[in-house]
Amino acid sequence: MTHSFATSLDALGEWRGALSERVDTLARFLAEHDLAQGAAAEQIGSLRERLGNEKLVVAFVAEFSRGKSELINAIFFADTGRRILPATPGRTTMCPVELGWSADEPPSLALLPIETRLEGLSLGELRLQPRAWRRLELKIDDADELARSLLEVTRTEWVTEAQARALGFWDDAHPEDNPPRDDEGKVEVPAWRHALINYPHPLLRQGLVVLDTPGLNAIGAEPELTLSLLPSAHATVFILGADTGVTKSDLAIWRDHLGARAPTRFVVLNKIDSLIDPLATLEQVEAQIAQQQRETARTLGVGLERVFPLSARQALAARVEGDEMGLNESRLPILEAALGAQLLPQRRQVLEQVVQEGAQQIENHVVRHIGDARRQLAEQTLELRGLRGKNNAKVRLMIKRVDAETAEFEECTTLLQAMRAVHGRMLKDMLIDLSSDRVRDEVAEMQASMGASILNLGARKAFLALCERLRGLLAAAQRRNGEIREMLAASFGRLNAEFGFSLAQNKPLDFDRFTGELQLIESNYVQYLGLTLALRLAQPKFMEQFRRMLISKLRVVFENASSELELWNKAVSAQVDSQLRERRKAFKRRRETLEKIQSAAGELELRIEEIETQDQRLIEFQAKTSELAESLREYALVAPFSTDAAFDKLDLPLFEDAVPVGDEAAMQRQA
Ligand SMILES: Nc1nc2c(ncn2[C@@H]2O[C@H](COP(=O)(O)OP(=O)(O)OP(=O)(O)O)[C@@H](O)[C@H]2O)c(=O)[nH]1
Ligand SMILES: [Mg+2]
Repeated sequence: MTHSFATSLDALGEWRGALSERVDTLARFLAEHDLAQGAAAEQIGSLRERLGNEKLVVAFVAEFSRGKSELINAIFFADTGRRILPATPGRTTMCPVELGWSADEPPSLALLPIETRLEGLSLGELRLQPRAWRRLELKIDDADELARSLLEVTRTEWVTEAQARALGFWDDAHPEDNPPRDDEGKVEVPAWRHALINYPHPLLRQGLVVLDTPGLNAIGAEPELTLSLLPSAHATVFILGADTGVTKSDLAIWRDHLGARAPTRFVVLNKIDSLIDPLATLEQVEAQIAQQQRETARTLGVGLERVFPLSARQALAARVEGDEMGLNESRLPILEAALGAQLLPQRRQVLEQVVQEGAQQIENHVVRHIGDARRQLAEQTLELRGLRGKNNAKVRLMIKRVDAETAEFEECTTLLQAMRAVHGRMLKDMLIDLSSDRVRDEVAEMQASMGASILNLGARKAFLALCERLRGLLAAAQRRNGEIREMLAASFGRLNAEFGFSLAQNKPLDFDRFTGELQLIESNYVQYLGLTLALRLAQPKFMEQFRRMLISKLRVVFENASSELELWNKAVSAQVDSQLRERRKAFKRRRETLEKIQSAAGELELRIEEIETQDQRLIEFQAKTSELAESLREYALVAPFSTDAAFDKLDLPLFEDAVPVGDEAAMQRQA
């Protein structure tokens, strides 16, 4: 079988599945031996979640009728034996269509009515409101029925000019872009604002999300597409028609939406089959394709190796018929190999890092926990050995000593309380600054200085000032985290020295990720404010939508920062609590042991033996934990494409020498 993007993504999915199994094994072992408490349990949960939820988004962008939907069909859905997404001449896909899989829902098509635009709610907010969507169940076993259901994404409505204007599809300043009118003066607009297809395709199950878009420069394009969906895609495939070349509107889309995102762009010169000419030789057609490829690369300002001439239609037909030669002639496999060569190593790297860090943290935690327990056992053994040959009076004395030590130890609670109070206060202050209310207030301040329109000259300045303030908040949070650590260091020092704790500092919080996300939002919005598109959407209603969209984007960043902060602090408290608990238990155990020894002869040796066995078991647990964590880390390091036996059988090219992201020359060699 020919190598395809689909099969290599499959291999990546298997690798991820195997990683999850190893995480499960580790988690099970820890749970069985009572080692998965507090921070360790949370770290396992977060590792599992990140492994399971990491998405890979591939977006297809172009002017209408260039073949986006056809290409998606050829790459992802040929195994159904037919064309699944509607692809016909003229405008077909009328709204953005997101294909993905969530096991929480049945296979379905969810459609967001276009009228929701009138309410000013952003797509992000509406995603959380199931009632806003029309939901159709999908019959996935019946390809014809499935294709029929998906026709819904092509639905349009006829509305009055006033309605079209309110929905953002009519602009008096640019009549050439306005949609057609019928005899009664009604205007054709899309019926849906967004469509979500929940479909258990093997690739979608593995976290792939495919985004099909309607012709983008169409007036009234969803701002969220420009501001959020496209910028966060891991790869964007821009499609041109070999029959049309690079037109003015193609160029406008490229400039407005893709121009700045170099490492993730792929340019497809589709429909090369239309260049076949009965009056020309194959060589002449070949030369013409090469010529078009060069021209396209030059016009768009990308490397020649980034332009992929192919025929989506031919590829789909060949795959459906199992025609290997036809598939090669379509040249689709070259694009798929390039997509795979770029995306899979990149994705593997992200997952690898998640696993490496997670496994290390879990192991550190468990090792520390076991270390504490062993230290206490050692103290106890020492004490018991000292009792050998001693009489009952001596034992009674020992019990008194334990009681005194216990009382002395309990004095640490004053210090602990003081530490917790200060810590809680500091944390609360930090969380207020990262709260949704704070974000909302900051955006309101921006809006006050902007006025009612996002178009006035001050808008850009006000927006940049907002970003500056928000960056300041994140920086302040990071600084305060440093202060918390200093405070804790002082308290931990005393607790360790005076009360026998062995508390260790956690790694400082790193907010770079959130600062980076903020930066991305900033550059996208700045670009958007400069778009002609924004001009057309500058009505008050869209201003409201813009504001809400901005708030919901920013809120995600700040909410994630808050939860990371909370997780960090929970880990601190969990460590203190668990050591406090263990210390108390140890005192209690010591007293009970002495009481038993007092009441029965022979008990002493028995207890010493018991403790030694316990210690031996802890040594074994620690070794086993390290072994499991190490196996997880090691597995995360191996390239899934070379070591997985099942994958080797598929006879696919190896990706061991993973291409660094953005290394175009190397990528070309590999492709
Ligand atoms: N000859 C030829 N036709 C193609 C090829 N790919 C797509 N088409 C045809 O071009 C037309 C448009 O294809 P679509 O996939 O609907 O294009 P799209 O980019 O999704 O268009 P919109 O959904 O309207 O934005 C359809 O009739 C396809 O069959 C190709 O490689 N060769
Ligand atoms: Mg389409």
